[in-house]
Amino acid sequence: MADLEGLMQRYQTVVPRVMESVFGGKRILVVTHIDADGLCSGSVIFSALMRKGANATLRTVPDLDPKTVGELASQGYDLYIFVDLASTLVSEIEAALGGKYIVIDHHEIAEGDRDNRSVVNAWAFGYDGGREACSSTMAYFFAVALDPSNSDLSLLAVVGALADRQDSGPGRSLTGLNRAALEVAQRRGLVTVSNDLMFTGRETRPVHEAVALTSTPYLKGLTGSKDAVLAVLHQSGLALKEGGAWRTISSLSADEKRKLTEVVAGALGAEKGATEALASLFGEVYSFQFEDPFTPLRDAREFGTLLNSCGRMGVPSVGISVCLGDRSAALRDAMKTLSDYRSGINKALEGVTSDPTRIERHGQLVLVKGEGVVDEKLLGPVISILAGSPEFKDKVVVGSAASRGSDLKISSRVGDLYDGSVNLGLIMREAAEEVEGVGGGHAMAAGAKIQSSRAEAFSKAVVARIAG
Ligand SMILES: [Mn+2]
Repeated sequence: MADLEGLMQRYQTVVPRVMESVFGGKRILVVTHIDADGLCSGSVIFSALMRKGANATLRTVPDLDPKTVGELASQGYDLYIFVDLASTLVSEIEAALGGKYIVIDHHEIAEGDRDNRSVVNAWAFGYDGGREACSSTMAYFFAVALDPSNSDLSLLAVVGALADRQDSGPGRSLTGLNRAALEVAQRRGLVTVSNDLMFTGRETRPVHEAVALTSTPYLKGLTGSKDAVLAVLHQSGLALKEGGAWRTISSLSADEKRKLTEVVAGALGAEKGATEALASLFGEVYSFQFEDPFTPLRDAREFGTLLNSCGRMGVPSVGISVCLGDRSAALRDAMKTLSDYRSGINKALEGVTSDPTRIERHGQLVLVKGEGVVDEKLLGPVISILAGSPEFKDKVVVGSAASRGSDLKISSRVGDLYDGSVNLGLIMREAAEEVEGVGGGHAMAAGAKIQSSRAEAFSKAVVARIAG
């Protein structure tokens, strides 16, 4: 049972501590994760602090481990606020920082840490942190507890929730605490909610470009290929222009939208899962009313993709600047980063799917060998896209890419329609340990790092645990 009142009380417990630091001119460090939810949550907290005149610094880390906690502690800030991470390291943080920290998070937390008055975690108050409350939403409610005038930051809660794929309600809608943040944004007139086809750029791009830009689901032969889409659409007789200008997907009539999905399904062939994949393209969409209609910021999901690209491509600060309101230089940089990210991913997908020797099937397990065609930075998104593609939706996908030196990076995901039960976090850890590597993560998404020379033994260990 969700305990909203208990959650709000916990915020009220941490707020006075933060305000005391702010008024005392103490140095505050906000530490967040580099994915889109992390960038949004860090920006929400940082904005709320700056508006109070705090002496605050925002820092991103790709991962928090005990060593990083030690490094951060040695920098001697007066108060540390961790967001979108740290829930599994509460005792280490307590040991390193004593009472000088606050954790605001949605990752699973041990029973024993739930009553810790320095920790505000969604799970501790009956919210499913994987579906109903992302970190950005947790950060947002902290911001309004600090000052109710921060309700404009609700937009970033919506972006973070979608980027963390928490749109798991009926018709790809947001639920739980995320929905509460969304409703605030709606009441303030910042966002409109409607139902539409969720092709990327549905409001901003010509129809064929929008289809070609869409990689979730991965439309084999169409994603990344404007010309192929255009050829298919021309044959269908769908009116792509009006008065000489390209039409967008959201401007199509309901009948035309139905026709578009049929045409796309036809182009995908009788491939298993194609129909379901396309059905999943229809759902709740969120448009930000004060963003320029011709930028990726207009659509909340695209805003999230833009931020993810900044995190993945090594420029998280560009994404943060956009979150904090920069709509000039930072937005231009972010859009360039997004376009590089997309073409990198499309090239990688093309590289692995066009070469049958790179895809090995073992029952419900699919091994993808990305060495030489997938940049390690893009391995995670590439494997996610494959695990969401019509072809592999009911499989477990485990992929590899060459990493620095003689290392191999491994990334694994469970497809949405997989009907077995696996715990990838555990499997990655055990299989990596068998070959003196390291691995771990969540049940549905996990990774590992091993020596390239041990690739075969590692594959065997994974096959034995999943397919065997
Ligand atoms: Mn998150």
